[in-house]
Amino acid sequence: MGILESSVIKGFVRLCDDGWQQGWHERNGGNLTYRMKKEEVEECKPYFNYDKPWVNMGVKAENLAGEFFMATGTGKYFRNMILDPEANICIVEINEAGDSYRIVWGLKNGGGPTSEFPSHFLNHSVKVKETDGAARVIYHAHPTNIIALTFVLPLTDSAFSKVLWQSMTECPVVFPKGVGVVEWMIPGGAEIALKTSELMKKYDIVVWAHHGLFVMGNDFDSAFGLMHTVEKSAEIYVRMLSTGLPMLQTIPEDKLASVAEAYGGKLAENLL
Ligand code: 2HA
Ligand code: ZN
Repeated sequence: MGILESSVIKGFVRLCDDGWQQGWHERNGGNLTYRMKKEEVEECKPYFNYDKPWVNMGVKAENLAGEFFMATGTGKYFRNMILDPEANICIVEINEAGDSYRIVWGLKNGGGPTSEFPSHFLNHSVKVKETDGAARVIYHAHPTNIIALTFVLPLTDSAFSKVLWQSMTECPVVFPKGVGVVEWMIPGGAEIALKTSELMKKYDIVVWAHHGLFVMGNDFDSAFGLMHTVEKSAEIYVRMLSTGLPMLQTIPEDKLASVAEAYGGKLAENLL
């Protein structure tokens, strides 16, 4: 069996293709990283080589030392992932200091992991700590409707959480902690990485104004599902606004917490 037959690579590529099919990944938009399980690393190891140099990331996370991550390549198109995974994604190993990576598989025609890798890395570090190692996936996409809302809603955690919770009944159940919002910033830099990782201490979802969405999941299904749910709710709200008709009713604000509770969740009521 080749490495491309492993379920971890198939799962990674499937998420990329699903995101592309949804229209969230124009050109090289978006990026995905996955912290591999020990048994997945063992399965893929026969295909690794260790000739590539270590690359310092400019950020450091000791709790990720020695981990292996799968990552989309910088400048690569989600549209192409399914055609040739080995040219568009890579597996990187993190060094013992937790401040550098080296490519051990993939990107066969050259290149490096996503330009947002330092950002993903810091967020993995925060989430690994917070979830006791359960968190594995960080996914960034450019979904149309959530981006559209960043032009018309106040850029606050509370404004976005409330609108998204109220636009679709599932939302208080799926993301009871709400969503964080980062004002417009230059992508790929340390500033957006730090700001996002601060918010990720509280949330699993961060909106990047006029840019897109950043989510965390324990597995591919939950990360994709979170992106999909938030974007679906944003789409409903945008469509409702675009009818031009007055809103006659919505989900009552004082019932949002009970929806979450009915399914064992606790709504962040401070955001209401
Ligand atoms: O990978 O989406 O934010 C391209 C981007 C940068
Ligand atoms: Zn982006």
